[in-house]
Amino acid sequence: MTAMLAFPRLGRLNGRFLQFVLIASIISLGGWLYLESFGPPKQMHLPSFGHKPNTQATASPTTTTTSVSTQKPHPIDTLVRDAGSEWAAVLEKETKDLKGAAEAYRLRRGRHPPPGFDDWFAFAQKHDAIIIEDFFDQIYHDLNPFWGVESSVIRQQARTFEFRISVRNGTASFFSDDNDRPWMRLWHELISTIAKQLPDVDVPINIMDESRVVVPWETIKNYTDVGLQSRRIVDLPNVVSKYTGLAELDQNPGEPPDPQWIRMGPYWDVARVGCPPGAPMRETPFDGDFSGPPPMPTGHPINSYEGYVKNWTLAKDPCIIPNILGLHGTFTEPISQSTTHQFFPIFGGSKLPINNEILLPPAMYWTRDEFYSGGEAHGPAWDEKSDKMTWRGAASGGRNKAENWTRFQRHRFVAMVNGTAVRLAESADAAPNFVLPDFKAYPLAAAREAHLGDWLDGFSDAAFVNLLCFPAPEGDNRKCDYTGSFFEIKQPQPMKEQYDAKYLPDIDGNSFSGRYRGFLRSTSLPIKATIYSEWHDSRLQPWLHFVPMDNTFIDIYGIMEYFLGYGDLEGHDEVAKKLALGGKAWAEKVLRPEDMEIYVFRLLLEFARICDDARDRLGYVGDVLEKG
Ligand SMILES: *C1O[C@H](CO)[C@@H](O)[C@H](O)[C@H]1NC(C)=O
Ligand SMILES: *[C@@H]1O[C@H](CO)[C@@H](O)[C@H](O)[C@H]1NC(C)=O
Ligand SMILES: *[C@@H]1O[C@H](CO)[C@@H](O)[C@H](O)[C@H]1NC(C)=O
Ligand SMILES: *[C@@H]1O[C@H](CO)[C@@H](O)[C@H](O)[C@H]1NC(C)=O
Ligand SMILES: *[C@@H]1O[C@H](CO)[C@@H](O)[C@H](O)[C@H]1NC(C)=O
Repeated sequence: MTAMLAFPRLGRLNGRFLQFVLIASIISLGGWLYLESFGPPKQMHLPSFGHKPNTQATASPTTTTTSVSTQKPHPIDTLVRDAGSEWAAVLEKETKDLKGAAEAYRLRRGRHPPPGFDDWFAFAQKHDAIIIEDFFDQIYHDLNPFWGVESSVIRQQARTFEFRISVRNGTASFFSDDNDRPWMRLWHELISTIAKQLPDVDVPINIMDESRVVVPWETIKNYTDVGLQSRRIVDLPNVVSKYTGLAELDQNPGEPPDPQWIRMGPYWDVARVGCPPGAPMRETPFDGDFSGPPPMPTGHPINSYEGYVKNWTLAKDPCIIPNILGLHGTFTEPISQSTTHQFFPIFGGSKLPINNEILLPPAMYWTRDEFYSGGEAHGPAWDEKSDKMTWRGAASGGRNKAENWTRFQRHRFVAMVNGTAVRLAESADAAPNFVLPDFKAYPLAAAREAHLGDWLDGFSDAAFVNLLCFPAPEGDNRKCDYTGSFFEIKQPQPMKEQYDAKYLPDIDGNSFSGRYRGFLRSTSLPIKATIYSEWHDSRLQPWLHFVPMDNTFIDIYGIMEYFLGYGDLEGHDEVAKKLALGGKAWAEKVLRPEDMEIYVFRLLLEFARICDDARDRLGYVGDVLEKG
């Protein structure tokens, strides 16, 4: 298997060399022997398989010789079409009145809605929100396991955590240390907008960028199972409609939780217990081998549709991404690590799917600071934009060092779309931190002509503004001794200038990328890869509101060829425009500050209920009572 896939790839990468071989009439075996003995360094012969054989790369030689001129639709055409019909089915579920919303709630959640649901609905309706129960799925994903923990334990931990926002008698206040904590202030501001209608509740806050809690998968499963067993639609006479409140707890709050933070690495081994048994991440111990390029598959990623992301949930899940250890700075070396295996409530703006934080909309999305939000300038009309792909950012993703920078996602992306770096990779058959796709799996027109690098030169403009290396050299600390020869440092470009380009890739930094909401609201098209979960995930449909990309970025060339075309091969500018503007219009409907308030309102009603001893009987039943 290994050899079969490696050979054609090698031949393609050495197009020019192969021509020479053919002209010299050294056919087949002789040619390979020649390549084997005098060809490129050994490691590049099997770059896609790294030190662990990857049986999941599904480059199938039989499906790939088809030329682009056949009738078969491009896989992206199919994905875009399916996305439209899948989404239409979700939109059908929109509820227009309180009764419909409460019914949708009971159907999907298996309980009565929490008390205050009527106020929540009125609030959402007043703000013209699109109310679809699925849009709140993340809340239940995050909170369900807490139904398996005693309410008194949860509320005590929440009440005593050092960093928290507390709502009492309709007023929110925050508790912090002496440092300026901008995220705390922003979240406090957000919660204050709805505090008047909230029950008493304590919201413990993660003040770090990184997510903090990874409880072993088995434990969470147990808690979740207990919670599922407690689900029922309580008979009306037994329903309680008023929260108990926290006055008693305030009298005697007790000691703060001691989650026993794990501060020493490797993070990989701390984190993988969150994956289910059998998942590649769970079963792969940390090996610290960072030699050679990353062990990334060069064929179609698993779970893809002919090489392109089909199921966004699966594409984002590090547990099942082969070799994710070598592909993301989060696992290589996070900037800071303070993680616990103990389950306790803490709220934050983003997390890995294996983390057990409770998600809030990120403070960066709430702020009006233009640096993050991109401001209210959303870019010129589509037809006035350039056919370019622009990315600017710092070389973040973790603490990159000489020994391990080749595993960082931003470094990989910036190199993979750099024409010079790609030409070098093609001629040397090696690159320090990426491998090129198997061009049988991705039959790119530019690659057939050995023009991939030149083609990239024509549209790609991705660069670092700071190499953030460790240790940073004296003098200009944006520079770097070990990555300086691979990356040029360019000036930062404000987001609104980036919007002059049609295509905006978005790559994780130390955690999620805070510019994503700005990109979605722009008139350009975001191309997104991430392993992080956010509050809005169930509101956005891949291939309809944005373009999803695999975390290896192996599909970026195919994505760009689909949109831009190459030579005689027509592009799909109209599709790009439709996704960009459709995504923008949608973001203006469901990612507004009001939508964040509505989400947090619902979230805190639920959290207050989970913290209440009467939680199994607490519910809103006004709609049913009126009927009866
Ligand atoms: C990255 O390099 C640092 C410094 O050598 C090392 O401590 C760390 O373990 C490396 N990360 C990985 C994943 O090897
Ligand atoms: C909230 O109101 C109750 C009753 O009106 C009062 O007893 C309590 O002290 C108030 N709590 C705070 C924190 O203001
Ligand atoms: C999960 O629950 C089962 C059955 O109650 C128990 O045997 C098992 O030890 C629990 N596992 C964990 C990790 O809590
Ligand atoms: C994506 O995969 C997950 C896990 O297999 C599945 O539950 C979900 O329904 C899939 N989503 C779509 C849109 O197919
Ligand atoms: C592109 O790659 C070349 C060769 O590695 C490098 O010298 C150059 O600085 C890179 N350009 C950018 C924008 O990073």
